Amino acid sequence: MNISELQTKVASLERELQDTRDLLAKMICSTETVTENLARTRAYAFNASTLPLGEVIQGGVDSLNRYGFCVIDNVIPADCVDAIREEILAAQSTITQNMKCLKELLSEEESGVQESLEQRAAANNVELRPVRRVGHSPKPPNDIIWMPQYAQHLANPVVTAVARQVLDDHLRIAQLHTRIIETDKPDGTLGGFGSVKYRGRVDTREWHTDWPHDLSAYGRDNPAENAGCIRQPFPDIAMCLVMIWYLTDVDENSGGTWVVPGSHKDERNPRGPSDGITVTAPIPGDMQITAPAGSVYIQDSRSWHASAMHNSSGRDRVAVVNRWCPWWLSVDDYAPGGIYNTVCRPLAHSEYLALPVDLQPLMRHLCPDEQDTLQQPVLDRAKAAAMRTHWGFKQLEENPDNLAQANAHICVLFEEPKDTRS
Ligand SMILES: O=C(O)CCC(=O)C(=O)O
Ligand SMILES: [Fe+2]
Repeated sequence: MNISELQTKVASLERELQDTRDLLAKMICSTETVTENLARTRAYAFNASTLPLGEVIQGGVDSLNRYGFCVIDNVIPADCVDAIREEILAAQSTITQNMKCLKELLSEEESGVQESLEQRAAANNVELRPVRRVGHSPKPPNDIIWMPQYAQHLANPVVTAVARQVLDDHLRIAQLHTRIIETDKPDGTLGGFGSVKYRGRVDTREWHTDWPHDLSAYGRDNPAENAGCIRQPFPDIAMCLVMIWYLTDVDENSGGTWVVPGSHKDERNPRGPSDGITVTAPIPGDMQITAPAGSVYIQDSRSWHASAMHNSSGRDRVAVVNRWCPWWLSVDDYAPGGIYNTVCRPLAHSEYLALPVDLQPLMRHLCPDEQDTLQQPVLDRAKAAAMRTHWGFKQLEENPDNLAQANAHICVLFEEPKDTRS
């Protein structure tokens, strides 16, 4: 076959592949059996307390690639879960109270107070911390300072190994916050996520994807609060892993996260202005995660997902959310007024030093007193590349006449413009 015939064959195979994918997607959507099986078998879940670690890690990574998410069961040992859940609930009230007082201080600024925000915060026991970027406002501290028991588990070796395989070797935890989904109250207030007026229905959703794939970017068109969002269609690369640490059992009635398997690879987005999706309606093939307390749901930030807007279990769902990203993703640069968002909430030096040693590298970027240099595996890669470069120049010095053919085995494919194909 000549080049032109091969190009024609590639084009026709590509068309056939796309047609087959479309057909498959239609069949999956119309029967929904694939999702039903996945929800029933929990093929996305791997038990950290019973399976060999390598199997859990590889299973988690494969599931993230295939479905856009996985669950690592029993990361927090069962005998620690109750105490950590109580710690998270206590932290939640401290954080809410701190934020309420901070809002009051900020509203005083409109009436022209003289002292700085930092001075008034100190006088009123409001916790604020300087951020790394000079000239940007201080922020409330990272929630982790109120969760010392939970912090002992956050850098769990299985969880970090999964994240390293998917993202890169140098990781940063860019956001961390609690996520409580209340249950129905005796006074008739319905449980579920979000505004009380929207809660309670099993057939309601609040579909979205997460930063840096959150299309409304926290701040919409407000330049002081927009944290940035990747342009659609999203490049096919995982840029952020969202981890939801469940401290209560979750299922269809108790706040299991909604997700559409495979949606991380779909070019449309629930909030996409031209994508024809209704964010509040079910999507064919959607499902809820089920997991025992102590498990971690990990998803690609591109996955279409939603907090449950109903929780009739009689128990509040308690969880901590964190967003992990590779060193190369820009964090905290673009929302100088975003004092309420959870992006890169800072740590004082003493708070950073009090973190477990294996957690410190993941949060070092949050402490302005620490130099956040690249971690060893990234340095090792650079060293290997520099040595390979050096070797090439050595060939030039020692065997210059061999170079003409030295790369003859390297063939780079490129696409001809479509109109030159026959
Ligand atoms: O509450 C959940 O299950 C989902 C949380 C979520 O979507 C988020 O924090 O981005
Ligand atoms: Fe989310």
